Formats: sequence, C-alpha cells, structure tokens
Amino acid sequence: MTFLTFPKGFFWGTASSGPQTEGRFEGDGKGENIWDYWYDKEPEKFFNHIGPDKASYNYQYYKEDVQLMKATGHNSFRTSIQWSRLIPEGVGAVNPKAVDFYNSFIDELIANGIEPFINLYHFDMPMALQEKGGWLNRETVDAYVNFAKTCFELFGDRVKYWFTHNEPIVPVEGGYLYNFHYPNEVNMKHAVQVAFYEMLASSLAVKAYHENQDGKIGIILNLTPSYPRDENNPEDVKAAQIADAFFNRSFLDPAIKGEYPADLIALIKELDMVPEHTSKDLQTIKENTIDLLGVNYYQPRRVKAKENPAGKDPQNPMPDDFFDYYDMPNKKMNPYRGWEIYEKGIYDIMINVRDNYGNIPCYISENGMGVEGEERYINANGQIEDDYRIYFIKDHLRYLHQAINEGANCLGYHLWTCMDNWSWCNAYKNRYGLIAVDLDQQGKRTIKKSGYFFKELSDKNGFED
Ligand code: BGP
Repeated sequence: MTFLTFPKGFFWGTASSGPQTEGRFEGDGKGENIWDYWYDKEPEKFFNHIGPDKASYNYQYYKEDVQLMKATGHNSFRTSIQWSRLIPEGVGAVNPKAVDFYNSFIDELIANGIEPFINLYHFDMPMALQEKGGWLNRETVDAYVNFAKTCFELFGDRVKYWFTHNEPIVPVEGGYLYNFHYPNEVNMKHAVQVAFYEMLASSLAVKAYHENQDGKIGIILNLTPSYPRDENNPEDVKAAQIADAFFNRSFLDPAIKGEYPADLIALIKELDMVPEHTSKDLQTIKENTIDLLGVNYYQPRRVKAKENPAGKDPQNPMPDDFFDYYDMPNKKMNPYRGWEIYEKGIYDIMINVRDNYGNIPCYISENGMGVEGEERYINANGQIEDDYRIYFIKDHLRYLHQAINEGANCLGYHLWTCMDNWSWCNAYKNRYGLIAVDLDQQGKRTIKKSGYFFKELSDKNGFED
C-alpha cells in the first residue's frame, strides 16, 4: 500500500452548471433559453419528459447544498451563471433577483471555505438571441461580451476563477452537426462559424477580464484524446490527427497559443468553409490567451482510416468524412452512458498539455460516471453504496498523480457532479452525483457512499492505494 498525496492546496470539489441545477420558479424573473424553448416544443425528446424547469432545486436549496458540499469535502466548486437568468433577453436589463441569488450563493460558498469557480456559458443560449441566429450571428459575440463584463463587475470582487465556456465544441456538435441540441441543424459550414464566434467571444471576454480584474480566467474543454486503431498504420494515424484537429485542437490551440493549427486551417480551406472574420479578430485571439485550462475528461476517441471514402456526400460534408470511428474490441464501457472508460487518457492529456502547451496551469474540471438505476444500491440506512464510483475516481486519480509526479501542472480535480442533476436530453436517466436527489420528494438530498469517500480524500489530500 502506498499513500498517493496530491500537491499542497490541491482543489477538490465538483462541477455543475446553472441550467442543470437551478430550475425555474414562478416569479424568479428568468428569461427563456434554448432548453426551455425546446422542451416546451418537444418534451418527448427529453428522458421521461423531464425538462429544465425541474432541475435539482438549487435555486431554493443553495444554503443546504453548500452545507452538503462541506460535508463531502469541497474546497472548491464550479457552477455557471445562467445568461438568461441574469439578463433575460440576452442583452439589456439585468434581473435583480438573479443578482441577489448569485450574490448570496457566492457569499455562502466563500463563508464556508469553498472557492467559487464560475463559468459563463454552459450550452444555454438565451432564446431572444437564438431567434436572431445565436452563435451564427456576430451580434451574439457582442452580447456575450457585455454579459461577461456584467458578471465581472457584479461578482469579480469575490470570484477569482472564471471560465468563458464549458465545452464549446458541444454546441457545435449538438446544434450544427449531430442533432442533439437545439437548433438541431446539420450544416458543417454553420458549425465552423459557430465555433469561430464562440472562440472570438472567449478571447474578447479574456481581454475584458484582464483589463479590469485580478483573478484568473480560462476555458473548459472536453479533451477526448484521439487514438489511432494501429499506431503503425500511417493512414490510421492521419485519421486520428484529423479528428484531434476538429474536436480538440480547434479550441485548445487558439485558447492557449492564440492561433489555429495549420492542419485545421488547411482542411477548412479545402472544404471552402473559412468562417466570416476580420484580421482584427485573429489579432484579438492572438493577444488574449487564457491563464488556466479546465480539462473535462470522460472518454477517448478511437479512430481508424476511412474505409469507404466514396460514401461522402459532397453536398453535405461532415468532419467524419475524414475518419471512421473504431470500435475497439474488449474496451471497458460505462454501459449506461455508452462511453468507454479509459483511465490512462487523463495521463495522456496532462502530458500533452505539459509538452505541447507550455505546461499551462490546468485542472481536471470534470470527470465522472453516470449510472442508471442507482436505487438498487440503497442499503438499509438509505444510503446508495456506489463503490463503482469510488473505484472510477481512484482509477483516474492514480494516473493523474503519476502525471503530476512527472511534472504536469495540474491544480485540482473536480468530479461531475455534486448532486444528481438534469443532464440535457438524458434528464435524470444517469446519476453522477456524490449526493442523491429524490425527485419524488421535492429533491430530497442524501449523501452517497462516494460522498464520504470524497470527504476523506479531500481531508487527507490523497488516498491509500
Ligand atoms: C459534460 C457536460 C455536462 C454534463 C456531463 C455528463 O459534457 O459539461 O454538462 O452533462 O458531460 O454528460 P451527460 O449529461 O451527457 O451524461
């Protein structure tokens, strides 16, 4: 047995987001976002027809929730400010009830020794802006920068860790390529424009932050390492590099290096999909890079060379015209979410950031395991015995520890998530929390076995392996 100790001051905690936890309440002044709108229109698209109005009641229970965070060892916690709660129409008037709510929540966290990490955009476009094109419209970039500045002015005296986006590639994939987020378009040219405007918005927010504030600002990216089927097959390797360019380096490079990768630029030119931009925009991206990188890690991407290139539809190009997914035999799976579990991926990401991105300060901003039907693990005391989650965490932390020992500049580990929350179209299908939420009992909370494990992990700043 060895004890794996993490660096002094390591951030232990969890991540969540406003739209997945807060809920909507009569008289709260929140405006409509794409999730509220889509759910009203097509509730059948959401697991068990549960929509964003029925998130985990954090808007009401935040004080109790902060106590539960303390009880589960949090010294830090990430959530997002819902744009449509703070500024209901996306631009214009600020909702005073939202200001009160976020102020009290932030104060409560700090009073309990929990460092707030605040993200600005977690897939939640205000509907008034989506009606005008959302991220396809340059006006949204200006509106976002105004929202970001408003947040910095209102909360920047106390919040010292800010993030411009969570997983900006997801609105691109979900909304404009693979049809799992509103507006459900399949249009790669639009996808590229959306990605560019999200990135530009991020850089402009970084600029605004650095002009007036003294904390750190970064971006949170879901990095899915691309592994070729056969490392000795150059065609597989090339296919994996292309997937990496589209889905990882498309944000990683401009966010940290201030430039898009040359191979991605060449591909986008070949596709004749260069987004609308000015040379000043590129200068803005160049000059306003992040201070801190958040890494969400769930699964790798296994890739092989395209088997049937003739199958391409020239009218409707897609990123996966350039590679095929490889279904590796005997991989370890989370069957509920359908994602591969590959713990070493966390190490590979850290080493990549160390070697190719100047070893910028980073932290694991999400990692976790969603499981369906956890009620079957409830013991006689009413506690969910989620040993699988404890193993999952330890198995990843072991590799993270190794990367840190080898020089990775990793400052913390946040699990997804604190308490079971609303997961977009999956609603409450898969539960990720350290704390169970009973929707049939007005969101009653019960700490799971993993919650007690996490407390000990944080108190001891490591674990016996
Ligand atoms: C990440 C998102 C989170 C969260 C998590 C779990 O991609 O940042 O918002 O939802 O994944 O995934 P899912 O909810 O799809 O199961």
